[in-house]
Amino acid sequence: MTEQTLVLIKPDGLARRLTGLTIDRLDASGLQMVAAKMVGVSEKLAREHYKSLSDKPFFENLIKYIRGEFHGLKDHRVLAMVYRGENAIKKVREVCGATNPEQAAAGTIRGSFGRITTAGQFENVIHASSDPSDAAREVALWFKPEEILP
Ligand code: IDP
Ligand code: MG
Repeated sequence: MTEQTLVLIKPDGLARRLTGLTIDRLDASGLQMVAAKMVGVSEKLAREHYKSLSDKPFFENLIKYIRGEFHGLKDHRVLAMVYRGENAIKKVREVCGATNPEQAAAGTIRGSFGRITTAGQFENVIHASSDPSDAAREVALWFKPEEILP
């Protein structure tokens, strides 16, 4: 089934100059990039994006992380993209690897580039939608319909 999925290169990915390497891994998946833009992540957008995690102990740090507050990105930037293709949601998740960078398989984006800081923060470089309902919600949250190629 043809699917769309939201990908974000998180502030650690941008700050550590991993943008090109990350997109290269996604390119190799054979999926098509159909939208891309730099976004200044407002507090409201961050909280809406991660609202299903609002009861987690790491939630407030996660909001700081996605807004670039740990990486000196004063404009709160991330790179937001939409990928489309056959089984795009699962394929991108596989390229990303596990949430915890220490558990992410070698050769995945998170396995290659992610880390856990001494403060315990997961820095896993990339966000990717986890299932069809998340993907639909997240693509609509980050992009206007006219920003996505038909
Ligand atoms: P995902 O990004 O692989 O979909 P989620 O469970 O949706 O993982 O969590 C969203 C983000 O929250 C993760 O990518 C990571 O940045 C952060 N996170 C998840 N679990 C933990 C944790 O146990 N400690 C610290 N940060 C976490
Ligand atoms: Mg998730």
